[in-house]
Amino acid sequence: MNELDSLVESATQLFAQSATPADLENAKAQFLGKSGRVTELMKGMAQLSVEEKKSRGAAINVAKQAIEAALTARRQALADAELQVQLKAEALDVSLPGRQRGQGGLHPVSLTLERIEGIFGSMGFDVAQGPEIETDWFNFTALNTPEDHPARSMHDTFYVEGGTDTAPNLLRTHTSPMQIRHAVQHVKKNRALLDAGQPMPEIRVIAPGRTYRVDSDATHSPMFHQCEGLWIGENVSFKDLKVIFTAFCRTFFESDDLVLRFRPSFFPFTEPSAEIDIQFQTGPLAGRWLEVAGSGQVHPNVVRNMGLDPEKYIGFAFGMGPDRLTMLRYGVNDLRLFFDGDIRFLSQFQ
Ligand code: 2NL
Repeated sequence: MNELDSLVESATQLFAQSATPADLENAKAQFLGKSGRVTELMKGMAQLSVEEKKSRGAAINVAKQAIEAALTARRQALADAELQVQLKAEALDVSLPGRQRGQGGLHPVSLTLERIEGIFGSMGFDVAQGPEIETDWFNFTALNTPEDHPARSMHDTFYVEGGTDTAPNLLRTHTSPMQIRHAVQHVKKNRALLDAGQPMPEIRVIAPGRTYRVDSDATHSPMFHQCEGLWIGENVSFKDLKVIFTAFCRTFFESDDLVLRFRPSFFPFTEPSAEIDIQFQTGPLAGRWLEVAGSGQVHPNVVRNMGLDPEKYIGFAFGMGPDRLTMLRYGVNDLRLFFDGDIRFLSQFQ
């Protein structure tokens, strides 16, 4: 084997022994670098004649190309090996089961609102809708609440920009304004009948939704839910309120072992007024009186503000807190759990 062939062989061997790209580059420098062995051979041609340079130069070039080919082959082999290691490390097990997208569900308070709507719907009540930002008139004035009533103060009510001094905009403090709006629409729709002295179809509506008050502790949230009900006609009495509300409570709590108590109270928008308490005769809550709603016969001033003659039209209204009803139904002891958005709590209701 001549000198050049053995040079190629030793280069190929050294490349083969290089385990990393860095080792390989060092090995390359020993042959092809500035003072590598191939370069030294080139320099050694200086003293040769023109003829000798031609044949010697060609032979060295053949050897150089062979070394470069060996280098390229080894580089590729190392890169392939590295790729194989990386592929193995990042391999996906496509036989694993996929991550499931959890199925959503309704919030417990929404379940309660749906329940309330279903029960009153079956007793002929419409469901009113209306804005959460209200005017002073619909939220307070129409409901016979006097100018100096504490509920109207900044301490108790969230006022928002955009209103005027005489009609400030506020976050509704109860859902009654929806019922006033509904009643006004109802009266407008039946104007012709009323003007002709004909009887108007009764107003029977519930108003569920979000309400806002400046209040925040374990049992009060600044945003809470309310559901009010209103029944107005020519011959609607307190007896009807008792029948309707008793039926509602027994259906809602799925218990006939349940008694109601109407306790005298006061609201500006009803006269007379009563708190409604319930008492379970069996089960974990048996024996305690639980306050579930406020109620009363709609005040004549409020009937007038609906556009009706209080001498002819009469009825009752009630208001309850779906948040509290949800707590009672499911045995939840902290109102804030409903608004924290903790999936571990909420998923229990699905
Ligand atoms: C309570 C008290 C109540 C009403 C709400 C009402 C609505 C109209 C006219 C008259 Cl449009 N009254 N609503 C009446 C009595 C009580 O709620 O403590 N709610 C949780």
